[in-house]
Amino acid sequence: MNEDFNLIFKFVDNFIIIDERHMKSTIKIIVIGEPAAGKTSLVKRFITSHFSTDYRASIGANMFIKKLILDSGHEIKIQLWDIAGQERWIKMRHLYYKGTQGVLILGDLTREKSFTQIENFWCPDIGKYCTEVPIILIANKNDLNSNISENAVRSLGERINAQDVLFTSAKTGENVEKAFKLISELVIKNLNKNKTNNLKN
Ligand SMILES: Nc1nc2c(ncn2[C@@H]2O[C@H](COP(=O)(O)OP(=O)(O)OP(=O)(O)O)[C@@H](O)[C@H]2O)c(=O)[nH]1
Ligand SMILES: [Mg+2]
Repeated sequence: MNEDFNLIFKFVDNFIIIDERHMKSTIKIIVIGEPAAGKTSLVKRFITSHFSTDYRASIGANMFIKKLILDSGHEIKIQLWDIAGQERWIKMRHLYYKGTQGVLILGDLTREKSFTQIENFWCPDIGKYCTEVPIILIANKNDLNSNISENAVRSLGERINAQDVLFTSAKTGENVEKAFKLISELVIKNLNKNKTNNLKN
């Protein structure tokens, strides 16, 4: 297993045991989007460098912590919440949103509906529970053929105020590390901006 694989704990559903000592310098990123868009695969690729073709719908949420050195030199821990997309989790999903500092929102390039749902459901859903946090729009499964144009994805990114749009593949690893690093950089920038604003007031 990868040396910097830094899984401290994993939980399913509401059963959470948090070791506070590990949480101090941690930023919270959530990964959301339609069922089977590839959220778990993207996170798994990032954490373990592996990919599996099996689809096992996530239950509730999975949480991972990983150490990361950003291009800016910051060494941080990211707390990654891979949140189940299936409708049956709709009532409890917002529990996992609490304290979110950055969002990766996934569409599946082989299913147009997974992108329309981002605008119709996922963005309004996080808007209800998260204050303004950086969002990156992820167009996943870029290794497969797609009828969805790059322009359509980018214009969705503008409409939802995403700070960036990345085309990824959990299968090949394309842009996966970049996505997690970029959202972390944006979170740190946002935190620094808020700190400066608070000092001014
Ligand atoms: N070719 C290809 N297949 C992918 C990619 N990402 C995910 N998949 C496949 O898509 C299916 C669903 O992936 P998951 O990662 O389980 O999807 P999910 O978004 O976590 O789904 P839920 O847990 O139900 O919300 C699996 O069969 C994966 O192998 C990708 O980048 N390329
Ligand atoms: Mg999943």
